[in-house]
Amino acid sequence: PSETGRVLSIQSHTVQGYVGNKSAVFPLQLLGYDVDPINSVQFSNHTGYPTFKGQVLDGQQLCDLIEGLEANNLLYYTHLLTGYIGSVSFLNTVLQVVDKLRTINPKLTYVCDPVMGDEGKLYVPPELVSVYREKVVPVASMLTPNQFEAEQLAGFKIDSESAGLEACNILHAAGPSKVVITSMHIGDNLCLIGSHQKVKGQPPEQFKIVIPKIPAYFTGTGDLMTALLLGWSNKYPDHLDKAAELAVSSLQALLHRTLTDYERVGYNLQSSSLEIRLIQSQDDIRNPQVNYKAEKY
Ligand code: ATP
Ligand code: PLP
Ligand code: PXL
Repeated sequence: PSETGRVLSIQSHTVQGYVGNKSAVFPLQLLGYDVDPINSVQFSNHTGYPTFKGQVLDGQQLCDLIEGLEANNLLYYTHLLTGYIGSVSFLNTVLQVVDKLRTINPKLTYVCDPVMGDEGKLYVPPELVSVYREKVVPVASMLTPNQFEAEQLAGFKIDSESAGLEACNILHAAGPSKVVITSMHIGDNLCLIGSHQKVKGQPPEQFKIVIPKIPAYFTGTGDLMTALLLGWSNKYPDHLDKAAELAVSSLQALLHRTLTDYERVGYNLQSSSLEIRLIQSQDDIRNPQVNYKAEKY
């Protein structure tokens, strides 16, 4: 494995619970990365609860933080990580940050989770979709959409593994050399599809990992998944399949721990989404036992 790096992570902060930076920073630190979080919002809790309160960072405030770092020569990063972004103006500022970071480190890896929605529903303003498609995808190094987000970006319905693979091909042509569709619904299972185009214009190496569905809803798992994929794919840059096996295995161990902890106290698993047991799962993050294997196409 090669050296670890310095990650600038622009994501949500919640006081309580684990989404956004709260679910990405700790695991990346456990994997040995220096992580500098910029909190794009600070909310009391995630937005799936009946109410939430808090503040939203605007594009100018993001610029201020970047300027402060730049003025002290502190803008050298190996990785930029972004997740949920709530407005076009903030996303445009993130694009300026990508440019700026690349003037300082031309090799910067930009890992983008293009969070737009799930299960057929958008939860960002619809104007964001074309900005992701036209401006963000072309500058991303690694993209981690879910099935719905991959459909929005590729422009067609993804209702089979082969459609998922084709969407990866289209996304490679638009920019990123690594694409992971983090979850597709295939019958009773979830399926992760990974695709690494090692040489521009050449066919990518593609694989899938089948994951049995756990009968519960979790929040923050997408953010954790992208952080783990960043962490492991940087350690195994030519083996995205191995990186994905490690990430999926950590995450599934954590989800099963979360489930048994809630079951132990007699919680009704259907009543709302479960808060992940992130801290309690630190050994599974640092040292995952690979129980989920990639199958090459
Ligand atoms: P995002 O919206 O952040 O792009 P996403 O919608 O793929 O990502 P999730 O649906 O939370 O995010 O899934 C991320 C990962 O979490 C998946 O790869 C899957 O392995 C795992 N996961 C989430 N929910 C379940 C579940 N109920 N059973 C099994 N695995 C799950
Ligand atoms: N629901 C809402 C309202 C959201 O804003 C988000 C993420 O931004 C999610 C769900 C996604 O959660 P996850 O990353 O676990 O898919
Ligand atoms: O990706 C999850 C997420 C991120 N940020 C905020 C959220 C959520 C999920 O609900 O509420 C603010």
